[in-house]
Amino acid sequence: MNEWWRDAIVYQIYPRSYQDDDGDGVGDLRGITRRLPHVADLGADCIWLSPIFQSPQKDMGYDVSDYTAIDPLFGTLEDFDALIARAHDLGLKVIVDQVLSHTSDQHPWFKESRASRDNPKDDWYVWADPLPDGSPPTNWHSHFGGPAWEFDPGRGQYYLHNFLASQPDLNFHNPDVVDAILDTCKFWLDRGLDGFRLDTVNYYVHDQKLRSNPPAQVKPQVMATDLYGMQHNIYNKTRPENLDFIERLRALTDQYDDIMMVGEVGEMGHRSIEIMGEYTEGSARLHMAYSFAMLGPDFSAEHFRNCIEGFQRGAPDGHPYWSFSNHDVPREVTRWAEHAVSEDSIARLACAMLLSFEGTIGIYQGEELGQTETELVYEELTDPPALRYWPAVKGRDGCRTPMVWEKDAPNAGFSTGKPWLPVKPPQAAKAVDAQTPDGILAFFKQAIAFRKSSAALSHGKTVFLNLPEPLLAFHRKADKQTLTCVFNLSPKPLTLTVKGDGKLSGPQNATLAKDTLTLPGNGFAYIENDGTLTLKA
Ligand code: TEU
Repeated sequence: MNEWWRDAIVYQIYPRSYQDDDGDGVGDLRGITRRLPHVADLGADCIWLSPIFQSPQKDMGYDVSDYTAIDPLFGTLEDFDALIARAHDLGLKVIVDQVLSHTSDQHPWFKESRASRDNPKDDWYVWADPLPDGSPPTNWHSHFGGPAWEFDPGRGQYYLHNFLASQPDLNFHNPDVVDAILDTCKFWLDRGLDGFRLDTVNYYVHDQKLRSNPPAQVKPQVMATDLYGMQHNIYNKTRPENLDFIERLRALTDQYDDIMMVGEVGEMGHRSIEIMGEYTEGSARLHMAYSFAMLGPDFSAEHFRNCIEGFQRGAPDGHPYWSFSNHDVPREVTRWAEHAVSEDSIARLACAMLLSFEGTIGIYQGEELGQTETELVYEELTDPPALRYWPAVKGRDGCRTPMVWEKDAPNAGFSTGKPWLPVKPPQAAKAVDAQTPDGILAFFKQAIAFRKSSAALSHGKTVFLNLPEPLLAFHRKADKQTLTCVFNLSPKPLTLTVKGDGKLSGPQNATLAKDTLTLPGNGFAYIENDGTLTLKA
């Protein structure tokens, strides 16, 4: 068994926005294949493709209407096979997004299920009668706002949708549904891909007794309405039986060589770290998981320490996947701007921090360019929650605008047509061909190469040092190497006293003279030492 994923760098590609080859304004598989050398050059080991399956694209592919067909928008099965072959030639693994918790309302399964109360698929989705007063069966909220139930006049019943009404939830209590889903996964495994990113991995199973969620008053959500955060979502997701399905899926993937599954735990805060642990502990569940804990606004040293230590405590044998950015949240250079000296300095700090964490590392396309969130006006938006709740909800389009390749080419080289989301000057300015030899892209390559060359960074254990905010510091310890990693999370310069012998190593922007370490605002340092080095603020 080759556990290649353990110290991998995974690069997320958002196919709609990577490279458009046929000029229709939407990215495609051939475009991605053409750009794969960029990913290999960066030093990544694996690509994760956001959904490419047939879909009405109401939620940009996270609403699948045929699990075994490529959406014509992106190309054909042959294009997909060619992409895998090219990736493998370049030494890159390929995983695809599997959106199994819900389908599109255009999926033939749902069309059949909604047609009557007594058809072979009548129980494939979560149907329930209205309460006597006609209201929905529970108080559950949709993550995209409003009730999680939609009334269907044909059946005279409600169906469950944790996201859009056009994304009905499958009924995982029905064994036929589970078998059908496993079959679709088998289809792709037989085609030679290397694994799955599992969308909303804790949402598969709902409470069969349909109990209402207790009310809560928690922090508003980052991307959608705060309505969702008004209740403890304990009956609509993260049910104990959810693990039964995950174990079935793992048993299937274990019949193939070297498959990896990374689950998206749809939850923020500390509870999300616990779930990551539960879902990855042992060898019968997921290989790894990520949550939204590090994808939010919190940029305190305490927060990062709590995430990493919390995971270690909860799942000593589990494996985390850490990332700062993806297609659902504002890009970190913008999200953490209040802590930055400059865009450049926060991009470097974030890169250095992320690549020093224990676990597998996820990078989102454009992050390697130090990309910022794109400012859009209402007329340019496409994301359903934004269209519905603007301006209270800005939505996710700002992190989904096209990848920028050539600064001065039309649409920065993304497309010869009109792109589905605009390319704006601040983003184009960071194009691949505009990167300088000592720019962010070069820095990412250097940081990735350094991580790979260092046993301590790629698989060493993490031991935190007790330093006050805004300092995050820990040792990474492998057999023969200790690397002490220090980060200044504030824009103000700081000086630390160093006890013990050590020397600076790898990318850094600090100075170590005698027993004093000087960090500029957003500064960072890796210090090689014998494991006894201490730091004092
Ligand atoms: O995201 C899931 C998601 O948005 C929620 O789980 C939420 O962010 C979380 O609960 C934070 O508390 C996935 C996809 O990444 C997203 O693009 C899709 O829109 C969504 O699922 C529906 O498929």
